[in-house]
Amino acid sequence: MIKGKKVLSIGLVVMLLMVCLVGCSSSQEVSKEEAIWTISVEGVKDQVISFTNIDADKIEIKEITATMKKKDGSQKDQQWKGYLLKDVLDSYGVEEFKGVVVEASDGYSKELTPDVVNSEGTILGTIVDGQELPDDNKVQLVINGKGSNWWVKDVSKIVVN
Ligand SMILES: Nc1nc2c(c(=O)[nH]1)N[C@H]1C(S)=C(S)[C@@H](COP(=O)(O)O)O[C@H]1N2
Ligand SMILES: [Mo]
Repeated sequence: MIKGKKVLSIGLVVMLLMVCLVGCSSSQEVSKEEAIWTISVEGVKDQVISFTNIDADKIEIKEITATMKKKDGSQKDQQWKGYLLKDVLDSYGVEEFKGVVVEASDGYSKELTPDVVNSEGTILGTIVDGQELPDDNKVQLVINGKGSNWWVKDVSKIVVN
């Protein structure tokens, strides 16, 4: 009777351990695979590419001081962290293009010329003044020195022309 109980409790412990191990490993896998944000990239290969924060982890994060020109003529300086647009395109082997359209979830878009795309002041920003961007705008186009209308919020698509 006592022996039976012991076997039973050992069995229970083993089962709990197994459940824990399986549970832990699968939840780790999920957090590794789950994308926080996704930007579709068109015009590079035949199919649409999904560029996510997981892909971005493989690109060097850059920090720049960016100046935004406001409508009233004033300027605003911010510390931005993100990925150079040209580094993102480089990671997909993009070399030549006539322009790059950056589009937002609300349909707002801007077409950038090659010189703007290749600038060290043009990034897909994710952190501003030390703060991660909010959930409704995880990635924002930052173009140092350009007007606020160029700073496309909640980027969802990049089209290479
Ligand atoms: N996704 C998206 N981004 C956008 C816009 C927009 O309508 N949608 N408007 C642009 C314009 S015209 C301006 S002036 C600024 C406004 O930014 P603010 O709301 O932070 O002042 O966002 C720019 N980025
Ligand atoms: Mo605007």
